[in-house]
Amino acid sequence: KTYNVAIMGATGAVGQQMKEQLEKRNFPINQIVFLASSRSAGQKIEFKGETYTVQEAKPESFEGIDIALFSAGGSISEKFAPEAVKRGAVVIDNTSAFRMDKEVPLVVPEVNPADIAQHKGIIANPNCSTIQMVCALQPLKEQFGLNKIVVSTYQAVSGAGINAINELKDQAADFDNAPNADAKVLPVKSAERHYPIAFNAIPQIDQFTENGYTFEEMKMINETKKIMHDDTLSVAATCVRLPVVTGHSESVYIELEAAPTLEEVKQAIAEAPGVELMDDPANQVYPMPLMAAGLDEVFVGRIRQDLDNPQGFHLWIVSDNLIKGASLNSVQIAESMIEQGIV
Ligand code: A2P
Ligand code: 11C
Repeated sequence: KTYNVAIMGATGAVGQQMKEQLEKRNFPINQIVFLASSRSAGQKIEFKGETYTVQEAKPESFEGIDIALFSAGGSISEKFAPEAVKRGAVVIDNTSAFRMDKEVPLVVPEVNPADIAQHKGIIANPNCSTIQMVCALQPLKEQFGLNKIVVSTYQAVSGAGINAINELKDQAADFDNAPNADAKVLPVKSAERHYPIAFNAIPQIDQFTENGYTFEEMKMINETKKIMHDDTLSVAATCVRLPVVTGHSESVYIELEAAPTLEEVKQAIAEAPGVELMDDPANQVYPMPLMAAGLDEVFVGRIRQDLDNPQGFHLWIVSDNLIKGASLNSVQIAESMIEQGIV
């Protein structure tokens, strides 16, 4: 069987990667439609040797569509996802619009594929920094029990879209002017103040919530509990933007219920689906965003047992935020739906 697929936000940083993933994984496509705003309607996109024209998204664009991959921002999802569902499509939404909705499964196929079956038309794709963390931690949770996570992130600008990538490139060309560089996009476009990202580290991703954590931090906290089905899991996050183009890194401290050996923890990581152990300090082998960019896997290294707590472990987790963190995970959700006979 083949499917009619739409990409909503096809010209964006994630939308372009969604197209690549569908091509690379030879997704069973009958027809494909590329949607964006009126600004880029008419642009040409190559897909499997054929040229397609980007269309302005309208409610009727979803007529006859089986699977719609959305990544055009939360407000666009709120407006168009119900229209797509009304017309019979299943929406796999990469924005935060519906993630915490009780009716909407929030899915990482390596962790909670069975949740997909509960969908009522919309399936949410988690935040990129959440996805790579839960992929690495799920096998540890299953084998040793997981009580607590403390994570600090080192996130790439591509998470904030193409405009943020361009802002970093422009600023990076002018080292001498770094503190006064022109900044309009980061830390978040809608904020009152903007700061240069080149040669800098910004401890703000998205706006602040009332409790002093940012929305990005609260996403990591709430989404992790939902995906792992554990409201009692203790999660704290500090999210930081770095002048990296692609690839989010995370320093993660966890406390397990059991006290496994370091070797047992490494073994569990090595066997986890979608995860690659890259941990050989004697030979300076550890993951970095420059090597992870463009690859599918979640890479884990620098694994150490805490020096004071035998149930505590430290890990360094790196993955391409546009691939496993967004486009690949969305396409894997679609593949899992097909495998489970849900679409
Ligand atoms: P467009 O190229 O027309 O602006 P990014 O996160 O990389 O900035 O990409 C955002 C994506 O969302 C782009 O594909 C963008 O299309 C799309 N988009 C933004 N606003 C709308 C809208 N009102 N309707 C449809 N797509 C939109
Ligand atoms: C970032 N994680 O790196 C964000 C981007 O909720 O899907 C993804 C935001 C989201 O800026």
